[in-house]
Amino acid sequence: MKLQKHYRVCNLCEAMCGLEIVHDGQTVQSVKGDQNDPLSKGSICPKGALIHELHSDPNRLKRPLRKKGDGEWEEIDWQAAFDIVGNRINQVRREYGDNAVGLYLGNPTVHNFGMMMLAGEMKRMLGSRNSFSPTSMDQLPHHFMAYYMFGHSLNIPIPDIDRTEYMVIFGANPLASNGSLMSAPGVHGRLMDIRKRGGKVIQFDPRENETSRVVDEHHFVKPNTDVYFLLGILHLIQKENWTALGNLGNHITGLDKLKDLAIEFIPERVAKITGVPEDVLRRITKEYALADKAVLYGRMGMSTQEHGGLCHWLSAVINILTGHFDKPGGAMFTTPAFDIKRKKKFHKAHKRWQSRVRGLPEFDGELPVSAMAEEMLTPGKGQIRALITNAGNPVLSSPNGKRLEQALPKLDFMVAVDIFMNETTRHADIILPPPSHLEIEHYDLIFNLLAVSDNVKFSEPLFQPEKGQMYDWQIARELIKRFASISRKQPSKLYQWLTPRQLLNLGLLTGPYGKLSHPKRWFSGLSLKKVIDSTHGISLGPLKPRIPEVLLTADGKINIADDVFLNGLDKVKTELSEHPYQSLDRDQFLLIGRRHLRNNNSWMHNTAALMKGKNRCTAMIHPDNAERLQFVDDQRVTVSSQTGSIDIPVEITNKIMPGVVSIPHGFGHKKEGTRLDVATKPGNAGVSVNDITDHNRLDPVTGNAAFSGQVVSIKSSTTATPKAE
Ligand SMILES: Nc1nc2c(c(=O)[nH]1)N[C@H]1C(S)=C(S)[C@@H](COP(=O)(O)OP(=O)(O)OC[C@H]3O[C@@H](n4cnc5c(=O)[nH]c(N)nc54)[C@H](O)[C@@H]3O)O[C@H]1N2
Ligand SMILES: Nc1nc2c(c(=O)[nH]1)N[C@H]1C(S)=C(S)[C@@H](COP(=O)(O)OP(=O)(O)OC[C@H]3O[C@@H](n4cnc5c(=O)[nH]c(N)nc54)[C@H](O)[C@@H]3O)O[C@H]1N2
Ligand code: SF4
Ligand SMILES: [Mo]
Repeated sequence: MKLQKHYRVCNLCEAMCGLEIVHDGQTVQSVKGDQNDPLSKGSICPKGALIHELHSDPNRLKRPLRKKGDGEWEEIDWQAAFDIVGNRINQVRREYGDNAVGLYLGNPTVHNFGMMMLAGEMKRMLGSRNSFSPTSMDQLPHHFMAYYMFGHSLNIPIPDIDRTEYMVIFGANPLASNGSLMSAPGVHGRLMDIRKRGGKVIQFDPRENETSRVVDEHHFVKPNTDVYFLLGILHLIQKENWTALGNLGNHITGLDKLKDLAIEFIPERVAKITGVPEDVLRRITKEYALADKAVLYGRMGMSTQEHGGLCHWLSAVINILTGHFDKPGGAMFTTPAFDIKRKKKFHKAHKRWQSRVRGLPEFDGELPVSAMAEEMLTPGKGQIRALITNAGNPVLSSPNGKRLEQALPKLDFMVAVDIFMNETTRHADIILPPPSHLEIEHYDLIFNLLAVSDNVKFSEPLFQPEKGQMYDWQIARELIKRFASISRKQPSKLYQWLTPRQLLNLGLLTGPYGKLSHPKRWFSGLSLKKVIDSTHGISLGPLKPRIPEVLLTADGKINIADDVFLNGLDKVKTELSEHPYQSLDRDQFLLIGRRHLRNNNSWMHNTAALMKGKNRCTAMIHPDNAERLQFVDDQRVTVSSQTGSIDIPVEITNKIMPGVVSIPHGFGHKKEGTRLDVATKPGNAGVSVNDITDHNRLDPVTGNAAFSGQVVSIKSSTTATPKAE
């Protein structure tokens, strides 16, 4: 057959790389970066280049599966599957109330255009307070800061990486992750460009990671102590009077509450806790504060710790005070073509209810994922008895995943919408598999809101799904119809009648660049047709200053010092004089995570070409620690916490801070009960770090899981190493 070219956006991660796919109508010949994509300009990573292998993975599910009484699976037709799910879920709701149904929307949900359109409506029709997602083990502190300071959980300032001259990175590894809450494809080049224009990139991380290769300075910081470092920066800025608010000052309330806030955090004391030398703090604060265009940026490592909420708040406060905010080169807001938060009035989105067992507050309609298992395991009114998962694998991804693994088989009913039978979905009664990433239409509703410039692009499906197979949104629509039949709320006509594509067109037409928003610009304004006709997408320009109209707080101002943060500082102040990390034993370490370029959380380990090379599921420790404990490279060790223990090979490297151990998440694949032929091979399976992470270790301000800085002990293991095949 004749070879053709297809252009689309890769929706595997936040970077939104444009792809150029050569195919013959049935099989893919090659996948390259699309040079004409306005955002990614040809960049691509190994995952995107192998997107067709996901599509052709023989383990990928294509038809609904039902678990029979004997535990074996049988294929059933779609309508029969929907009826079973509708009946069983509604039966639980009738008998035990709406809260007896739990919902977990996993990470790829956010990358799925159709599901993003319909997820809210599904939640509304279910009416359950037990809604969960990886947000509360990831970026919740960013949403929290955005909500309290700027009035909407998606009003997240993005570092203007393409124009800044001084970038300070805390707890991120964009060279492996390709940028997060900073969609920045080709981030390697973007960071190098900062240096080429005479600027500087500084990194604080307990590990020298892939990104460290392209920065000017990398400094080790002790995990979970960034909050002290940031308070040290604030201390110096206030003391030296390096504030430069300018016009921004007219749009801020609560400035007086910041006075003397960081007075105790003198550099000497901060250095003792963080492990960063005092002179480094002093010099970098000065360089950053006085630079013309500078920005502080923090990500996962600064989010998933006990002070994640305070860290992201302080980082925004510091960017604002120094004038590195809402102006080129600083932290800026996007102006997306489809703006799901536009013109929304402020609405309360915190503490409207709490979790039944631990009393943890809701945020944005969700409860902390760390509480999900106990809500299933603890009897009583409101206990979760049925679960819906969509695109997730919380058995491997959530803190103390083992506890969840024990809870799932006890449920009355579970349905999973997923393309694989993995460690979580294997516990379902029904699995509903949507089509592959090459069979769907796509528009990034969320990541265009979080990108380093404004762009639009729409992707048509490349291949047709198997006959009868339903898209994620069609599955959602069928389920919504059934859940609505006993809902106390009326289903929305909009979501019943319009397809995601039609909803998108409406959003684009009425959006900030749309034809209907600018009648005078009818010919130049955006519509879906115009976007589709562009093939490669359309650039809408660099980030633009947006204060004050972007602010969605009740008074339309930046709320710079909400009590929710100020109250959270008490513990930090108490521990300034005596920090628990100062009295650790010889075999005790501070745990941190790790991502690799060729992994994607728990779910791309079934692609053989991505799993090539040496075992990545290792415990990295520093040579000094190894020597003291008499460990040799590749030796198996037992890493334990109060939650459990895992056996894992040690990797000795001076790229990690002494006293710290780094273990990646997403491994621990099981052969039994799953259909993952490649991921479960002995050399690939690894162990799950979330068997030792603690569901009780949370950021008290936001409820986010605190993975970083958990104290674990390491001893040599007595079990033998499994052989790779
Ligand atoms: N290849 C690949 N890309 C991905 C993913 C993937 O699994 N693989 N996952 C995607 C997802 S879901 C996300 S959320 C993003 C995450 O994107 P990033 O945040 O950029 O990626 P991480 O690798 O998690 O980087 C966290 C860094 O924080 C450091 N760290 C740990 N604890 C601390 C601490 O207490 N303080 C400081 N300062 N640093 C600390 C770690 O050493 C690590 O280098 O990546 C996305 N992109
Ligand atoms: N210890 C530790 N734990 C962590 C982290 C860490 O850094 N350290 N990181 C956390 C973070 S940031 C995240 S985001 C979570 C991720 O946690 P999860 O979202 O629970 O897990 P994933 O591994 O992303 O699982 C994604 C699932 O979605 C399926 N899938 C892929 N595409 C689609 C699709 O289009 N439709 C449907 N229906 N299914 C699809 C895949 O088959 C896979 O089963 O892990 C968290 N867990
Ligand atoms: S960086 Fe992300 S979006 Fe780009 S090709 Fe890789 S997986 Fe796809
Ligand atoms: Mo994530």
